[in-house]
Amino acid sequence: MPAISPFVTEVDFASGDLSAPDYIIQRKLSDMAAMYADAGEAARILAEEGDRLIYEVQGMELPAEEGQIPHCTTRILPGRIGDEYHMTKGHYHARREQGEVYFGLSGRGCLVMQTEAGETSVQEMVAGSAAYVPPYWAHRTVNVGDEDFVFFSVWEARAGHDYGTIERDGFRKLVLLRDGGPAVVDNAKYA
Ligand code: S6P
Ligand code: ZN
Repeated sequence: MPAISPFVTEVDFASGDLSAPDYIIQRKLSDMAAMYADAGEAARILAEEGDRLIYEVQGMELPAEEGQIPHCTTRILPGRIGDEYHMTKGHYHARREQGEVYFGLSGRGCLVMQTEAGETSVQEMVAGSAAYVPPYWAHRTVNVGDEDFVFFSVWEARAGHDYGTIERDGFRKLVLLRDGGPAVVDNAKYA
């Protein structure tokens, strides 16, 4: 017997707020300071300016079983740590063969992706962009604008999240402020 009844969630495109989220996750600089290229600047901000909210996720919880389709919004606040734009932690799916779809709701961002075989892809996203993260591609989003960057994500319930690989190795590509705008550069520290 199906355990889940149909439901509708209202989504505010500007804020990413859901009408009745099952969960809200907030990621602050202190949760991910080591992920930024300029670790010294991250430490200075924490010591002198205090912690800051980098992004917030609001989602609908569904059982981690075949056929369930969890979905959520992500709002990344504008800003930088040194030259590096605010971003999500990023992850591979624990089950690498599971892909995902992102849909841009407001603001301007980049979707940074890579495979363990060494391929990389950085795609621009704006309101209305439907971005496909294929199976086997790690994914991180970056706010390269002056306003919140908000998008909607849809994935398969058994995908799971592998954060450890990215925490250990990082991404091959970084999105940094160069000449007044965002530029994709090689990560010299990539493990
Ligand atoms: C889930 C999907 C997104 C992210 C969210 C936050 O598979 O890719 O909903 O969870 O954008 O990013 P992260 O890297 O902290 O999970
Ligand atoms: Zn994902």
